[in-house]
Amino acid sequence: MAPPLFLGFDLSTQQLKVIVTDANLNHLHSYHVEFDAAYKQRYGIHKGVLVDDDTIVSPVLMWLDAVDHVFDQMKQDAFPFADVRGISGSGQQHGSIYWSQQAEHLLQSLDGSGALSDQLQDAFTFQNSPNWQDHSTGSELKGFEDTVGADELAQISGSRAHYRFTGLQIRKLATRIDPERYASTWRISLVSSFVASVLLGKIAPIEEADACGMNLYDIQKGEYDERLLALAAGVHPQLDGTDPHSSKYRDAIDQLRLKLGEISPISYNANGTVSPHFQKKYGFASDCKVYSFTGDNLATILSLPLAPNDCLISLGTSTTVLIITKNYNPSSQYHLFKHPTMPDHYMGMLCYCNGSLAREKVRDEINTKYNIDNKSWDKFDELLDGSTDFNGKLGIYFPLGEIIPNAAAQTKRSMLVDGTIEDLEIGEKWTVEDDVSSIVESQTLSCRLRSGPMLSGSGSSGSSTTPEPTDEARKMYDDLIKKHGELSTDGKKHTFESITSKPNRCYYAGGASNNTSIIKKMGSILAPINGNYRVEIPNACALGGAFKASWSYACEEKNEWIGYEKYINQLFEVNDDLEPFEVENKWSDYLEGVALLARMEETLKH
Ligand code: XUL
Repeated sequence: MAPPLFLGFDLSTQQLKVIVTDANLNHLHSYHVEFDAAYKQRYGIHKGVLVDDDTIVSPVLMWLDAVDHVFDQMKQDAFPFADVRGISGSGQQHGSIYWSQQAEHLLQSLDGSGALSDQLQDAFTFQNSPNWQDHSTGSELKGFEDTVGADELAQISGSRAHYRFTGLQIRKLATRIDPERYASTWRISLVSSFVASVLLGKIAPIEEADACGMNLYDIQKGEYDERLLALAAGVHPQLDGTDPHSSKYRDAIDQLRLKLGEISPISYNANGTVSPHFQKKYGFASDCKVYSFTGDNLATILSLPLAPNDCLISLGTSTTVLIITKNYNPSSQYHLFKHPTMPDHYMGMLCYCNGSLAREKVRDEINTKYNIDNKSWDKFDELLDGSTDFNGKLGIYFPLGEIIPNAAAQTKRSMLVDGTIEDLEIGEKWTVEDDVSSIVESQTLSCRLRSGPMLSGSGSSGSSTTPEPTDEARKMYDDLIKKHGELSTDGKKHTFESITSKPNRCYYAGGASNNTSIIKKMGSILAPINGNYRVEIPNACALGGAFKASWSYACEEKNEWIGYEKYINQLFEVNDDLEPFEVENKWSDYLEGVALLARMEETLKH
């Protein structure tokens, strides 16, 4: 028998990608279709989406064309479909697909011929899927937060209300856009479970980790929250005036439960086998498994050997930090999802608006002062390399309004003088050069402050990485609190643990991770216990999907749970994609910076 192959899909905003791996996690091939290149004319999209003011959606039939397209590409390439043992993958998070009553029959009747978009054209009640960039649910957001409250929502569902979250998008369709079409909808899928459904020829259950992006799922109870279902279905007693004892209320909630279906808990079990349509058309084996698909950020963490307390920091236009944690410690300022392959773990996600653009603004000002070519990082890097310890000065640079902390666009520069904070402008006490270290420091310290509550205590759960607190750490913490008082971030009090816990390892990805000066500074402040690594992960979501498929297959073969961390660590080769780098540990020097940032944030404009 030929060695087994695995496919990892990634249905993102602008393309569909499929990666082929073997059982040793080798990346063998990839295939993809760019939506704008292939479908601009047919679907009228730009950058993969249709934009109408603040409504941003993607055509569902286009995604079906894309599935045909990549499989046809593979066929032309004489791809050995029969050797594929398992398929998994990821989809952009939060998006929802609305199946019609005919969908069940149409999915079952796919017969190995014709385009999917022709055969399934009547399978949807809404032709478009809300995209994660959509901002059209302002009134729904207000409704969710006014009735439940941001902190309580975060406590239940892992996140406060966000425009893009599925529950709000459902409420918009069910109450404002087309209640009848909503009522006639048979099932609702997330983008991840939609792709799995197409491959299975039947509706795949929503996967539990991706379900955490809906504002509907009670993560700790492992079930839908009835209050949140009532909001999404438009029958909330307070907001919609529906009597909670009426049949209207009960029916609407029961109907939405049926539309969403069961959530499949984190597991390695297959959802089923690839449907006869794909077997006939491309030659897949009849026992080729389809494993649950997950969200794209969730698949990203599966592409690397990430252990509890590891942080993956993606330095793009925005900064995104993904953290593996055993703690369910939600906050209205970040997101918590269940980990897609480690059942008693979570993935924390911090999304900052002000990343590269804010740093580039400072770089430009420096270059103007020194009369240097505008795009050069040389002077910025030289100044950053020359700054070592925390010097009592810190700036907050938000050219755009910020999510974490929730604040208006602004710049603030402050200095600690004998425990009191003095606000400064550029002048005698603060030069443009100070902005260089200051912006990298404050961006990193914000991440250190927010990751603390997720990291604290994780080490006691069997991970060997978090050492017992030392007397020295206790003393440093006590001194800090004596000087600054109790510290809070995002309305929550910090503890000894949240201030002193360190990450296990930090991985840096994305455009700015190529700047060694920036990541060295970040590494020196975050001071992970087991090192800093630069990583290149251009295919992370699809690769994570393929790894999920091969891990699931290995577990099924053995009929036992193989720890994902163990599985991936055995097979993952530290190669050019994973580049360790050394930093000087400045963790204690920046403890004072942690306090200054927490105090400065309390005075930001909203
Ligand atoms: C995450 C989010 C985006 C999409 C991108 O909450 O909205 O990262 O998942 O596809």
